[in-house]
Amino acid sequence: HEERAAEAPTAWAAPTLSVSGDAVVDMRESIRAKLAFTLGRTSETARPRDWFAATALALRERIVAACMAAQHGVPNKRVYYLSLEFLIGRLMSDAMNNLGLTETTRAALKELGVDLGAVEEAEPDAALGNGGLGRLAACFMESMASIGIPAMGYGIRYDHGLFRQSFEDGWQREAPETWLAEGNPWEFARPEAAYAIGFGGTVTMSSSAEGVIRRHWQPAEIVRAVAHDVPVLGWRGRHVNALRLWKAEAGEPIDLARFNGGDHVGAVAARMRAEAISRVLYPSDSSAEGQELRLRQEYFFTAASLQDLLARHVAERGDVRSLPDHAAIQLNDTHPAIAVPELMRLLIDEHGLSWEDAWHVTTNTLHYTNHTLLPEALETWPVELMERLLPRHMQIIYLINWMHLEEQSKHGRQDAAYLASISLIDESNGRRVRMGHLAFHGARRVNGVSALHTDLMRSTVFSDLHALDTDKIVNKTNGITFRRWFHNANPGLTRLAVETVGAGVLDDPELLRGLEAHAEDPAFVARYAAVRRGRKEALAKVVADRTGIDIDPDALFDVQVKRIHEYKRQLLNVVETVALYQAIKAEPHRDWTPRVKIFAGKAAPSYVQAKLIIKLACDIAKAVNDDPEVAGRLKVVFLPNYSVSLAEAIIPAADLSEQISTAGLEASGTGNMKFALNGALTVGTLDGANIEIRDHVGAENIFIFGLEADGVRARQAEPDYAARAIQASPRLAAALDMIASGRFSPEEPGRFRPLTDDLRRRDQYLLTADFDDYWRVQRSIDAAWRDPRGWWAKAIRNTARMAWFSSDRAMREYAEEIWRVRLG
Ligand code: GPQ
Repeated sequence: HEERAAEAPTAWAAPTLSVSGDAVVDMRESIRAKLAFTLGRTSETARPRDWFAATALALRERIVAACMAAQHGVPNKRVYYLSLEFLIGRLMSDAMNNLGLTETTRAALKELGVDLGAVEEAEPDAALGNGGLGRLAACFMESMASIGIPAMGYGIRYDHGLFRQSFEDGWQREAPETWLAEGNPWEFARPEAAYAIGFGGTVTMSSSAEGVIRRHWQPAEIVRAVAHDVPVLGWRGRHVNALRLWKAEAGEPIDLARFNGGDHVGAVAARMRAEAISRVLYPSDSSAEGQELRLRQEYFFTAASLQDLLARHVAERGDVRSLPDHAAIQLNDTHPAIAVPELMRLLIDEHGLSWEDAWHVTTNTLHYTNHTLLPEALETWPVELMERLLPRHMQIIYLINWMHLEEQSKHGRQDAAYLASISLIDESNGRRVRMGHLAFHGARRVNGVSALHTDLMRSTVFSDLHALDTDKIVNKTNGITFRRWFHNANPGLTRLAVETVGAGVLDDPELLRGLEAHAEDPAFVARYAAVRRGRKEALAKVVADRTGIDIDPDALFDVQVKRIHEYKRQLLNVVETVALYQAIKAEPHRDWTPRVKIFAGKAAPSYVQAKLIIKLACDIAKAVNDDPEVAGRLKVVFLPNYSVSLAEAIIPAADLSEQISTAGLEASGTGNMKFALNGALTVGTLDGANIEIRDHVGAENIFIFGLEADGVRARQAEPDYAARAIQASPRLAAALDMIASGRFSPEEPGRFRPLTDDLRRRDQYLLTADFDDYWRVQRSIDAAWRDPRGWWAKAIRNTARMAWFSSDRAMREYAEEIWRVRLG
């Protein structure tokens, strides 16, 4: 470990690095050997993708070595993080930096005539997630390994991650993503770790001589879940955990009888059906799809994970009854909520526990994180589908529910409306299982992801369940891993921080606080600004390469990057862009603050309104960027194919971070944290973690506007609130008229009427209510930008005060207050 420990701080501290010569030679030879003997390539014919694979394999070897060095026997308690999504991104710079081998690797590749940057660019993103929820899981995995929580992540090894987005004349087009096309050098296939997962079939009953009734599920279909492990390396290589991703395979690869009978397609039909489970990530974010394949995915990975962890527990401890002492299972949203009846089934039907003992084990092992209160995102499954696909589970759910409702009746709470509200079955539109209620009831702790969100959980969706046990809901505000979102994404700013407050800041982000003393020191400000300037120039190049649009690094970079969703209100930003365009054209000679509005983000392929918002932004971009009258003052860019690696390029280049969701609807947000840490100022509503960001950075260093959550509810109750707000705001009315008139879509004047009509008639997300205040705050931002000393002081104070938003902090809180697990 000596070489690593010595190098890690200096990787950021000094531009010329002393790296141990031996380590470079070792790494060089290691890469050369991987290229030749594992990949069968010569350095003459190797493409960047081959150099990437060879380098990754060389690093993987060192990760395994670190892992073996760190083995301390069986940990007392493990955390299991079950998530349908892990939005990882690239792993190479994570691995190099956490091992302290970035400069060693750079030097080794250089001796081979290869540029590290080009090799890094050849790594495909592992995009096994849609957005915030999946990225949070990835940050949590990295933090658990960094602070030494023995943990395993469980998910699905999708052949195809989140779709590739391109624009065809401003319309989103989706193409399959193919990250595994050339293999995955980070993973270890574990064909020996495989489990049988059943679907469908029937349940029979038997009773023993003692009169004990047992149920036997005979599934109609068996799918095999095969483990693939990706090592998750913590900071300084001290701990290594595993992310175990399940691949679906058929129980039998081929139906030989059918094949021999000449039905060559039918012979592999069952195999295709099985493999479909891990074929592709569902591309919907914060909305429930309700399709059978999705339920198959959810059960598949949950059942495999529970079997795997139970087998490990029994091997280590002998008795399943002690599971709660040695395992804490975190359900990332309701996607794995079927864990409640599945764990009950395994304990009762397979391990012979009584119902009471099984319920005790289950409700002391499982924990559930809720990530949204949006009604369209709360999963419910038709009872009919559950009975067909998972008949035994449906029996168990009925029994859990019966006992749950009986308990209330016993306490005299028998009114139908109350029982309907706490029931696990929603009887109001067809009969459906409420997965949120199921997870809530089966969990020991339930958490929200920001203070506001947790309060709203208690007072809205879960209020009746909350009243039954007021200790159950706890808050765990989200965090981000500083290794990826600060050290790796912004090495220039990290180096500046190290030189200013010391290398200890790499281990303890609280030391960032020391930057505050320099917020108005001209020498420091100049360096801080120079780092930003460098990143803005780099982003300008990316923008030019991918869109052909030239942007000026001197302009204010105003950035909104995230999934496209009406509640996130990209449309508010777009309408404000039109109003600004009109204002500049009306008074072209005023000294406008030059702005570049930068958008990026994917829309769910079936989300018509979101795709129309993208098209509108693209059409406006075309009109604005071609208009000489606003040149040098306003540009609009929509960068295609937003991803983790693109975020790493955009965030350090942002001056302004748009976090403008309708108050009460964004559970937390995590992009907001990444921007503020890197010194972008936030323009935002009092929603999700924005509130806590304001509390940390100080109200004078953030731009807050708009209605608060209770104001939103009050406004929604007013009749005609949208029409009246538009009438009261000539600026908003003019912007909407311009869009509705077809000014941006002359070839199809009515194209955007679905958007403008909706704003005039309904405006569910209160864009009209917040517009004037948003305009006001944006103009105050223009003024703030014209005072560079004031602006940079605010930016520096943001960076200095964001340490609390480290996911290390979040993981320590979970460890202490939810999992009750010791740090290694
Ligand atoms: N989130 Cl329910 C998602 O990214 N996808 C989802 O399906 C659901 C939630 C987000 C949520 O919108 C953000 O506010 C959070 O910051 C994020 O989860 C992580 O908690």
